[in-house]
Amino acid sequence: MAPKNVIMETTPSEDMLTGSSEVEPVITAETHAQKRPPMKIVWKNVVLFAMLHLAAVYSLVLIPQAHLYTLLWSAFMYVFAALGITAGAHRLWAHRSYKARMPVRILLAIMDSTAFQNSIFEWSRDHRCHHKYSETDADPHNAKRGFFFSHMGWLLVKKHPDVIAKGKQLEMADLKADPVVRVQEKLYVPSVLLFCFIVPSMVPWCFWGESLFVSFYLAAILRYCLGLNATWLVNSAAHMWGMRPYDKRINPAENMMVALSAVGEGFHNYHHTFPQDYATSEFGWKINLTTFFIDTMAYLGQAYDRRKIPADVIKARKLRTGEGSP
Ligand code: ST9
Ligand code: ZN
Ligand code: ZN
Repeated sequence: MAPKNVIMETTPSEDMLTGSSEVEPVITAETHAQKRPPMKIVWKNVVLFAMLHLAAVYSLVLIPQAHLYTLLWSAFMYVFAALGITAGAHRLWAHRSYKARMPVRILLAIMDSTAFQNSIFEWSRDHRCHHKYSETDADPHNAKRGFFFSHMGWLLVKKHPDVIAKGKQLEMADLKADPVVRVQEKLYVPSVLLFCFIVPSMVPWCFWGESLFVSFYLAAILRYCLGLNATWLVNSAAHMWGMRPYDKRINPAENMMVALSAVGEGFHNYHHTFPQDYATSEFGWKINLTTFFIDTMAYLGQAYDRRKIPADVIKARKLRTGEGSP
């Protein structure tokens, strides 16, 4: 017997680890909105994120007076931190789409702390919720709640109780068993202070005599703020705008602007259809620096067991559920 307000129409959802299709009953967005508890704003986060964004805007005026090397260093730090999220927290730890040897795992954990987007464990748990309960109240950044909520609003309010309840049921034993994940969790605050703020600011000052003020604003603040927004665009823009060649029934879409700024994570219709694919795209290195990075690590013998969806499976899926399919 179907519970009240539950539509027995089905939506496909993919398990991020097995890739198996499940069929779950869905509740309408209207019903969800009605039974949602009132949002509780976390004012500390509102103030901190407002300050970060104001400081990032101010840092733009410092660009003309910065040393060329400082600008190049800031760009390098952007990519360094971004890969910590994409190749590390996302494709390695949240999805287990490939395996990496200890030196690469340590490097990726440092890169992840440079990005300061919560510990690997917390990031991966939220991301597993996002895939398993996509666009329901158990999805931490449920895109059905609008652009702002899925972009950054979800970090400014208490989580919906469904996120925590469903998240506690997720399988997380693999991450608990990884010593690199455990140590990063334990040392998270000092590692963020060191790798997100101190090292990026000190290098230009020590090596080419940049003012500490300028290097802090450009290589730490502006770089961090841009990295956050590029990441958040995957949850907002890439859940709204773009083509859906693999599964037209879901909102995640192929968004090339997001792929560019998120070093390869904008092929979001593909990624939600085939979450176990280490490349998160059908097209290899095209607008996908992260896949190039993982392949380079594999070439050096430091990454292995890269999981890839066969071309004939992709083609069959496109014909069955992609845009243009019956
Ligand atoms: C940031 C993260 O920006 C961005 C992630 C984006 C993900 C994007 C994914 C897209 C695909 C990949 C593309 C990558 C592209 C990268 C491009 C790079 C250029 N399950 O959290 P609390 C428990 S972070 C199970 O306080 P509240 C929790 O353990 C920015 N349990 O919830 C705790 O339990 P206990 C920097 C869960 O109070 C309890 O619940 N960080 C789950 O509602 C309370 O946890 C910040 O700004 C779960 N899923 O507060 C920090 N979740 O008590 C922001 C929680 O037993 N966060 N639990 O310990 C916060 O301040 C708070 O979390 C909050 C919610 C205010 C948002
Ligand atoms: Zn994912
Ligand atoms: Zn998504």
